Amino acid sequence: MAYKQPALPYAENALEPHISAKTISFHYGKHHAAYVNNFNNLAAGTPLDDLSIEDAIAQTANDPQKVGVFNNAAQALNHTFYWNCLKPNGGGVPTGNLADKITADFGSFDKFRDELKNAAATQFGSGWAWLVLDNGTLKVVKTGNAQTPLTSGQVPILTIDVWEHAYYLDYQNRRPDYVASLIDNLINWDFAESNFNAAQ
Ligand code: MN3
Repeated sequence: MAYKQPALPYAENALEPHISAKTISFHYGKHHAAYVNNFNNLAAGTPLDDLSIEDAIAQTANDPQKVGVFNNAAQALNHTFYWNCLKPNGGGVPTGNLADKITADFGSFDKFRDELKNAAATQFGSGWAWLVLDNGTLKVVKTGNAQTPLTSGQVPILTIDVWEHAYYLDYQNRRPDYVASLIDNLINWDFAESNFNAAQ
């Protein structure tokens, strides 16, 4: 059963001025769509076709024969997750259970914010920065290319796409500016909190 690219949860121009409609148009309409199509084409007619995309990712991770299908499946799911991590008029600080846990595990929201910014800025080349729940502890991690914390047994709470296609039209080489703008203006803390609560 083919994986269907979920609809973007907001209009393409909804994240302006922080992320332009042009960036979203290419990122969602071309990059993400291509990962979904490539995954479906590679899975078609194989046993992977009968699995959820999460199970397809788990089954192909670390298999040198399945690198292509893994990369496209993981990128398809990573992007769906990323869109939901953003919203117009987002950012600010979280509230509720997740806020308390961030303070407990990082010391303060500002320390968490610095760690997330640093991870996003220092991921060498293409990849992702994440807030994850790892054995009951919140951690900031980064992954290269299509890699996802799911294959390390970690629960993703939040992610930032740091592939150049996510920011180059708007910020050129200034990845730290994109990251800071995203954290302060676009993070959907309601979505992050729902991920955290579901993992309890
Ligand atoms: Mn991307």
